[in-house]
Amino acid sequence: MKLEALTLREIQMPLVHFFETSFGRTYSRRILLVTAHCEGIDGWGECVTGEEPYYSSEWIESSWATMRSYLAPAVVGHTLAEAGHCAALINRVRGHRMAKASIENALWDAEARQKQQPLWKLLGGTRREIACGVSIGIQDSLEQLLDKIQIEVAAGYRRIKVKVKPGWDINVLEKIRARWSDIVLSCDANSAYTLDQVEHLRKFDQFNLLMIEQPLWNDDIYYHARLQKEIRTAICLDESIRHARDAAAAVETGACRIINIKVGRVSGFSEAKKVHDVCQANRVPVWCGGMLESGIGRAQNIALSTLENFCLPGDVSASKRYWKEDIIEPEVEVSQQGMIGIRDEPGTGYRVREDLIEKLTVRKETIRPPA
Ligand code: OSB
Ligand code: MG
Repeated sequence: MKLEALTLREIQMPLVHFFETSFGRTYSRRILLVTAHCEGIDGWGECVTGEEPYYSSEWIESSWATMRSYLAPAVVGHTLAEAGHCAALINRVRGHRMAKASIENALWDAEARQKQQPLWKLLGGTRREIACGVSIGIQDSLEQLLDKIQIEVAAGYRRIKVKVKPGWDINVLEKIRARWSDIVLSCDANSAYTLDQVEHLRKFDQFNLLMIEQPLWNDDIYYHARLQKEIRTAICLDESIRHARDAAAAVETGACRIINIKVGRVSGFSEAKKVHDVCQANRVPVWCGGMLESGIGRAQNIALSTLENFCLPGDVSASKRYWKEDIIEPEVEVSQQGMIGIRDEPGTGYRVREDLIEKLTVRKETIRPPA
């Protein structure tokens, strides 16, 4: 498969409802899409960087600049036997894992389409449907949060995750549990606490949570291991896990009992598979995280979630929770049982709406090999 050129483009899409975490609020997404042009076949990837460098040090401008100046020139013009071989060509660049992932994943999509195979099979998946949860951001009031939870529980989602931070945590969890004593519930702190707050974090134990996600520093494993010894609630790591070696270290030190895999955070499908395998070998369940993706990233998250050890509901939910109109067809839909059925068409099984994407595009650049 020869990669003849790569197109970078930015599209802008307002969210149906703002999304707030402990690091800030997002109303509208600036989404960086990558198209891999391979001998008549186009593969698509989504760079999951945010508008600002708050969840991760990467952001849309750093990803765009790194792709155009370093990553794209390192891969365009090359012939790859498999999409997974892309990583070796761009390894020389340190970090920028979300940018790397979007290129590698576009190649996986192209490879699947070229081989006329569903992406989930190419990735080694086995599940024919996947279980879905929702991530609900911090709201303006507790009443608004409870209303949102009500809607998602009624829609059939199998796990509710709420964002927490100091001042929006114990009080919130108390109210949720008073109304729903037995829903599967978890929370995500996005690094909002420190180890000094262990007494406070121990109070989370009373709520029978499935997990608490990333309570401490974004780059930490060691102190999470200290914290996990002090609390009963299972810790799940998100931000801290950059690759399979981090996952192995986290498991070995007991820093978590669950791992969230975001394909962008770990630099692409091949590393995501390795993280999955390390966890599976150590009997640590994983689930697929979300980054407010458009349909392109969402459809790829669905494919990844078919791997066997994705045994907890992911943050992969219906298109309509985010977008008035998604850029894929059909849109991602979730059944009343909280499941997404896996499609068998080649690639992700969802058609990319190029006409709509063109209308949403605010800039575009194609990188070709030097003449
Ligand atoms: O920590 O999982 C996170 C969104 C942006 C950045 C970080 C996170 C999130 C989410 C949203 O929780 C998950 C989704 O896509 O619904
Ligand atoms: Mg998280």
